[in-house]
Amino acid sequence: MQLIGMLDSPYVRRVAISLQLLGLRFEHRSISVFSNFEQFQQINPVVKAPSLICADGEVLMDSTLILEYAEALAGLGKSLMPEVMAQRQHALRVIGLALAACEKSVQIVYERQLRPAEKQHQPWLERVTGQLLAAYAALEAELHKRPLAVGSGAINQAGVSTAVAWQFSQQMLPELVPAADYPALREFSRQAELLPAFSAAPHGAGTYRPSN
Ligand SMILES: N[C@@H](CCC(=O)N[C@@H](CS)C(=O)NCC(=O)O)C(=O)O
Repeated sequence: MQLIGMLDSPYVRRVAISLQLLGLRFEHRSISVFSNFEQFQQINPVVKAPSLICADGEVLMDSTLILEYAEALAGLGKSLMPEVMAQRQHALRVIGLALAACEKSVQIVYERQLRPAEKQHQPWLERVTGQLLAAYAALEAELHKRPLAVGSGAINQAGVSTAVAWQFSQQMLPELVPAADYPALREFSRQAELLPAFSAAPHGAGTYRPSN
C-alpha cells in the first residue's frame, strides 16, 4: 500500500497518522500536487492528495474515504471511531469541524499563494477567514465541554483530525488564528504532536518514518 502526497497537506497527514495508529503498514511517497504535477498525474490523473495505491493497484482518493477503507482493512478492535452511538455522533461533529478548518485554511493558502496579488478577492478571503475562525471557536468550545483523549492508545479520529488541522493552520496562517485565543486546542495539539504516530509524520516536505 502506498500513500501519495506531501505531509504539508493536512489530509495526507491525517491519513498517515491514522494508518499508523490502526497498525497498517504503508510506504509514503512525498509527491507534490504542484511541483511534481506530471508525476502525480501518472499515479492519479485527478491529482488529488492524498491518493492511496491499494495492494492490488487500485487508487483511492479523499482522506475520509481512504480512512473508511483503512478502518475496514484494520478490522475489528482497531478502529479510531467510537462504537457507542452517542460518542460516534460527537466524534463526527468534531471531525466535521476539523475538516472545515482544514478546507478553509487550504482555501486561504491557495488564494494567497496561487493567485496573483492583484487578482485576490478580499471579500472572499474575509468570508473564508470568518468560516475558519467559526470552526476553531466551535472546536475550542467542544474541547472545553468534552475533552478529547490524547494518549497513544486512546486518541480517536476526532483527536487526530483536530490536532492535524490545528498544526496546519498554525504552520501556514498563525497570524489569522492566534494560538493564545484557543488555549484548549493549543494544549491538545502540544500533547498530540508528542505521540510517536504524529512525530513519525511531521508537517512538511519530509517522508513518513514509521516509529516501530
Ligand atoms: N476532501 C479532500 C481534500 C483533499 C485536497 O484538497 N487536497 C489538496 C492538497 S492539501 C489537493 O489535492 N490539492 C490539489 C488540487 O485540488 O488540485 C480530502 O479529504 O482528501
